[in-house]
Formats: sequence, structure tokens, C-alpha cells
Amino acid sequence: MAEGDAEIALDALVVGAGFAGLRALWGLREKGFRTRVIEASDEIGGVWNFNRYPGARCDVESFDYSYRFSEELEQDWRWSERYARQPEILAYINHVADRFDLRNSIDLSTRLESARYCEKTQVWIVSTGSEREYRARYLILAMGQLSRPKNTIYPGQENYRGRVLYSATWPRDGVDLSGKRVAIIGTGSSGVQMTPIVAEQAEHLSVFQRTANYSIPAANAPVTDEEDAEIKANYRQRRKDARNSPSGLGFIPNGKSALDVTPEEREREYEKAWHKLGFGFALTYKDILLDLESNRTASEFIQRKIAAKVHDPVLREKLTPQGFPFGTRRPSVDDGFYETFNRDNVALVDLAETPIVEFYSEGIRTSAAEIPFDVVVYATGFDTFTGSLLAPAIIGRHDVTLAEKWEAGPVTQLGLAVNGFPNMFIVGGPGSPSLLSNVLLSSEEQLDWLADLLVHAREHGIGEIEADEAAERAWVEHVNERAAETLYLMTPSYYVGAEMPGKPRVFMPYSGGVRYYRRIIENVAAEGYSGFTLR
Ligand code: NA7
Repeated sequence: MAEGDAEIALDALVVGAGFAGLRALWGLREKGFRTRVIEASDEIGGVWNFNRYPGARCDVESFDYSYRFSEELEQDWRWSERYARQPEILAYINHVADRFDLRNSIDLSTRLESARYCEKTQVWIVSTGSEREYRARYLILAMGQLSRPKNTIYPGQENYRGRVLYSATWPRDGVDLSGKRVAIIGTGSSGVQMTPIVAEQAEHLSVFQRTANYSIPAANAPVTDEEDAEIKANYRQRRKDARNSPSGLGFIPNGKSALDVTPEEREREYEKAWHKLGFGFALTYKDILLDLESNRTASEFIQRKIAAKVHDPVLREKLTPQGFPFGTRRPSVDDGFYETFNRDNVALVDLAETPIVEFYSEGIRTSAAEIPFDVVVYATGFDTFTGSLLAPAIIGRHDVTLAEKWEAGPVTQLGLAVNGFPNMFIVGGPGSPSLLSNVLLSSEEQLDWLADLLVHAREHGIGEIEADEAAERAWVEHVNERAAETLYLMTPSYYVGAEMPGKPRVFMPYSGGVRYYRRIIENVAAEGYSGFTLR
């Protein structure tokens, strides 16, 4: 295919060159499908390309947050820390792209603007704003769940003379914060990770907190040669355990209820988990996210732990999460977040008490004070799950757009496909384990399944694969039933679409766990792809 071709004919067009998109490319190319990836950025890496803020790192362990498809890659790559920092993860992604010769199938600086399904030819016609058009039998959306930043703007921002930054679009060449008065707005994972690092660099830091969330110590550490060798010697088993766990993390959760043990034993177990498990703390007992009473034991343990880290009693009160069960908002994993508030150069602005009124020329005016800043950093999160999918115009049968179809909230068959949008597949889409799991592992599960489906279609001369409406309805019902077994619905969070005003309140991910999900999709395949019409 020559550069500048007006039309590129493909078997599959993958949108997004992050972890999922590269894995889709590798897998489909292996099976002999002519595949290309388009990526809006001029670099690969997805969220790991954009989120370059100080302190950015993964809160799933590196050995689990890595591809499982190549044992050689697994053995050769040497992670330096238990939880890898963003530059190391981006280096890994680039290594994979080079090692498996993926780059020549990726078109960078190419943003999906619109995709229209042609019913007559059963292909997707994709426009990217350039001269080139892509025509592909299959459209695979690997655009990420946390990739459309909210770009929050407070009134008066246009009058502010300092610098405004967003954690999710951090400048590539870094930002020198030394000697600066800095504001961070938002205390999700991004704000929590950034806070201790910025506090060390800046002259003064104010953290604007809307909701105090639960955060667990990362228990990060360098990976020693012994650990590296031990994990690599048993890597297959670790992957197997991860695949058979509910969350896709590389350890087996405790099968007991938190209420089945004595308070002393529970305290001991929580103490152990607190120092070791990071995000996996939620799995110390099997019912922490299912039973309010069990959850209370975990929530109270964490509240006590947080309180013990903060010296000032007023700050302690403000930083301690209250009023919602642990884990029902995505908890953070931190490296000294709470301790940072013991520093003289760090202040907390509690937005529940003193909300932001507006920006003024020198900084931020709250209901209580004018606070001057040189730099304001928004770490206010994303239009999660659906933001990236609904930004382009995706037009299915009868001219119906995905945005129209999902007006009342996303509906999918298995989180993978949508009725009315034949030959289109979503990786980590709403209705799949995605952000309730090790998202890299659950994406690989879906992509292996999808590659088999496309091979099946090729072998049987099938031109069109479409999710059935009834199956889609049944799946949405199942997703809701599983969610109703959990505590997630008790709390407004991005799991239920509460992060954006006006967004439909629908439970977005699949809470049944990666193992159960795999069984379901394997059964669907074994039944000749029940719930799909193959034409
Ligand atoms: P998150 O987790 O969505 O956190 C966003 C934070 O920003 C959260 O504390 C929000 O408070 C706060 N927020 C959002 N909008 C505002 C406004 N307008 N004003 C003040 N504060 C606001 O995003 P992150 O980038 O931190 O992390 C994303 C994911 O990355 C995370 O879940 C992990 O999967 C890794 P709220 O809680 O809504 O009151």
C-alpha cells in the first residue's frame, strides 16, 4: 500500500494504539488478517502516552500489567519496580511495537472522525480528516476507558495569568514546578499520585479535594533479581491464577467472608494486606464489595490507618473518607499521599466547605479566600467508559449513530458488540470487566476470543457479524443483576456514570469477574456464537 493512497482496503481497522490496539494488531496479523491501526496522537501508548504527570504509575503490579501472549517477551523484559512508572510502561509498549514489528501497520496522527457502515458491501468506511479513507470489513474500537479527559473549566479561567495544566495531557518535555505555588484540583488516582512529588518540587502546594477517597499504600519496591527470577520461573502459573481470579490480579483472593473470622484474625489479615496488596486489599475477603457489614470492617480499618498518618486533627477529619463503602469508588493506591499533608508547604482546600467560585487573574477564588497560584493542575478525571466511543460519529444501520443508540446509556452484547452496528467490536467496552479488572488481561481475553470469531467467519464465508437485539437486552439485564449483588450501586461514581453531569446513570462495567466472563464468552463461542447473527 503506497503512502497517500486515497483508499485503504483492510480486513480490520483498529482504532487506538494503546495496549489493547497493539494487541489487536498483533493477534489479527498472526491470523493473517490485513490489519491497520489508526492513532490520533503522534506516538503510540494510549493513556501511557498522555498521562505523563509527575508520579504517574500503574496500580496493578507490573508482572500482571503486561502482555501474556509471548513467553519470550515475558522472560526478556525486566521490570524495575513492582508498580511501574509511566516512562517504563511507555518504554515497554514501544519495545513491544519494535520487537513484533508493529509500527509499519500503525498510522499515527490519524484521528477517527467518522465511521459509517455500508450495508450493501458489509464494510466500514472510515474518515480521519485526511485525504485517506479506510474501508475495512471489521472496525475494532480500542480507544480506552479513561482516554477522554473532562477538560474541566471554572468560570473566569480566561482571566488567569498563570499556567493551567491537565494531568491527562501533561506536556511531554515536563514542567519545572520548583519555586512555584501550585494547585492540584482532584484527588482521584492522578491527584493522589501527583501530590507527594509536586509537594517536594513546589514552593507551596494546595490540594483541592471534593471527595475524600480511600487509598491504600502501594507497597512499591524495586524488583530484586531474586524476585524477578522467581516470578519468571513460575510465570505461566501466575498468568493462570490471574485468569482464574475475579479481578485478573496475579493472586488468589481469600475465599472467606470478613464476618466468618474473629475480629483479631480480621485485623491481622487486613494488616498483612495493607502492607502488601495495594489495590488487591479489596480482595482480602471475598465479600468486601458484596456485603455492607463486611465492607464496614474494611472501611473502618482504612479510616483508622489514614487517621494515624495525618497529624493535624482537622486535616485528619477532612482526609478520612466517610459516607460511602470502601471500593465503591475506584480506590487509589498511593505512595505517601496522606503523609504529604504533614508538610509545612502543603494545604488542603475542602471543596465541600469552601467551593471554588472562579479563577481571578492571580489564582483561584473560593467562597472563603483568594489564593494566588503560578500553576493550576486539573486532575479531574475523564468521561469514563463511553467518552472516547461517543466522540466520533459512528453510524450503523439505518443511519443510526452510536450516540443515538446509547442515548439512555450503553447497551452491548458481552461488552463487545452492538446490535445495529455489524462487524464492529469494542475492546474493554461498557458491559465488560474492563475497569473492574486488570484491564490489560481482560482485553487480551476479549481479543483472543474475537480473533477466533473472525477466523470462524472467514472459514465459513461469513460477511457480517451482528449482535442480536434480544441477546443484547439479556446481557444488559445480566450486567445489572450482577451489579445489584454488589455495593457499587450505593455510591455515585464513574462506574455508574456519575462523573459527568447529564450522563445516563447506568452501571458501566461487568462486575461478575474475569473468570466468569471468560466462561460466558467461551460458551457463546462453543454454541456457534449464540446471541450473534452470522450472515
Ligand atoms: P478520577 O478517579 O475520576 O478522579 C477525578 C478527581 O477529580 C476526583 O477526586 C473528583 O472528585 C475530582 N473532580 C472531578 N471534577 C471536579 C471538579 N469540577 N472540581 C473539583 N474536583 C473535581 O480521575 P483520575 O485521573 O484521578 O484517575 C483515573 C483513573 O486512573 C483511576 O480511576 C484509575 O483507574 C487510574 P469526586 O470524587 O468526583 O468528587
